[in-house]
Amino acid sequence: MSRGSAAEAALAGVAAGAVTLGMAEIGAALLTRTGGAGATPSPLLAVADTTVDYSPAWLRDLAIATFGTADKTVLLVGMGVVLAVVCAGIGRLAASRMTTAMLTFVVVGAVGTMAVLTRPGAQVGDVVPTAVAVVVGLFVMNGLSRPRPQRQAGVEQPATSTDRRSVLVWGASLTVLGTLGVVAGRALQGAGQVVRAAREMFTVPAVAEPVVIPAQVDPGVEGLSPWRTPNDAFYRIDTALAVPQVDPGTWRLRVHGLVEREVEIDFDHLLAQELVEAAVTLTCVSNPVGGDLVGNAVWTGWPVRELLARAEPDPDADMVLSTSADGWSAGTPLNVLTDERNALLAVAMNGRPLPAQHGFPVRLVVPGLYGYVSATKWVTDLKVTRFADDEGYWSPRGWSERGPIKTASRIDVPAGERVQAGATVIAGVAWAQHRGISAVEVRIDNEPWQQATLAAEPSVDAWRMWHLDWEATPGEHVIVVRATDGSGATQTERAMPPVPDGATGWHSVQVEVI
Ligand SMILES: Nc1nc2c(c(=O)[nH]1)N[C@H]1C(S)=C(S)[C@@H](COP(=O)(O)O)O[C@H]1N2
Ligand SMILES: [Mo]
Repeated sequence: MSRGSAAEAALAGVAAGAVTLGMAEIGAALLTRTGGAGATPSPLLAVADTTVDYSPAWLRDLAIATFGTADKTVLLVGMGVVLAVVCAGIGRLAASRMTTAMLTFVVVGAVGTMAVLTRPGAQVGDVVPTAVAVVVGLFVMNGLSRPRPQRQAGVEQPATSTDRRSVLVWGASLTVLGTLGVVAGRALQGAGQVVRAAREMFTVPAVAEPVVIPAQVDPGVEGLSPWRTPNDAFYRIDTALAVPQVDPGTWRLRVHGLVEREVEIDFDHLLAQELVEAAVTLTCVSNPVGGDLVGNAVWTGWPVRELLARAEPDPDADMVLSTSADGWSAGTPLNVLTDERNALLAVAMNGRPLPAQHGFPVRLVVPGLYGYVSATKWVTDLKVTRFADDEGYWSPRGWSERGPIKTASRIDVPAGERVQAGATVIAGVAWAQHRGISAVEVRIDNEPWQQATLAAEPSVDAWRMWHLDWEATPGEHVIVVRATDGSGATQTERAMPPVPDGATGWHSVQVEVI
């Protein structure tokens, strides 16, 4: 069987290595955690860091003296050259001993994987990009090293020049692709580091009237959602594959369209305004009845109405199309952004800088509207326009152009299917942002509706906790909940799916009391 010339064999190894590294680095960029210790899932960086850690002081000093701040780049490039030579060698080996070559390739991959795993703060999942990439690399090497032998009447023919050319073309293309992957992955990760540093430097400005949360917001029932959802437990919904990395140093927000004058602000300007705090519960239109795509936080930000007032919208405008750094958009009724409610350009969530995945450095938070028509994260552009002329991202994709949040209630406790007989408690949350919750009723089996006890409601824009004591008797029971909003309207029983403008129906749970 012909395996082509030595150069071809070497190229197969190099292509396999390049594809592996490219995939691993892009995977690492997608996986890069945005908070915390900042351990890196990048095998290239992990090996470089480990090398630096274990190299003698004189070598480190020499490197810094010789290359200055470029020392890390030199190290990375040097590692790339060494890897290319090693992979070329593995490719040559593959021509005669495929199994040994593949094992060697795996060993090299394992070195990268080990380096990733042993970095401070590493998590087991960090090895996934590298491990997957090594497997793909093995396939590439195997494919390129064995141009399919042509069989004629059971006799293997030497590879033709067509095979050889296609090996060269494939090898070269994959090498280029892999290298581009490494460059792109590194660039993405670099942007992430800049933003992470900026986020850590940012101190949330104090506000004149901080939100005061009375203890009575929370009835303290075990298993009931906390009134304030912790940032790291907050649901996340967006179309972004990798979390957009927006540097507050270069962030700008432009207001334009049907306005008297265009306005553009930067991050420092935004922070210099009189910021306010507001408790607002966000809800996703996709949340099914009883679902958890809902969370409550105290947001710090600048009322967007004040920015819009500077631009002076035209009287015939009725919508603001907000667009994010990654091109997503939401169409929000203009009047909702200019009335007295706390529609904010938020910079902080529960007293912390916005987490990157929740829109750092600036996002919109609008009480009363589903996220898809209002809550633009990484917002950079506000176009004052008309519903007749523009549409947000989801509207042409089957979702309604308007998205006011529907009154909803959810049973959190009991969550399991089995409950001990005797005195117990039923508890949950209810929300009707900007209208408030005036009553929650619970029905057990076919008994009459009972009024649940409502916890304190410091803001009509936030959800409200409720609970009801229950003497549970043995047997199967069905518990149903329904809420009435501040306007006196009770949730409809009619069960409708989330599409096109939010689910309706009563949440119920079935429990077995033993
Ligand atoms: N840039 C951007 N912003 C976005 C989205 C998005 O896809 N891209 N999704 C929206 C939707 S559908 C919801 S429900 C909320 C969710 O916000 P969260 O991820 O902070 O909970 O963000 C909104 N803002
Ligand atoms: Mo959503």
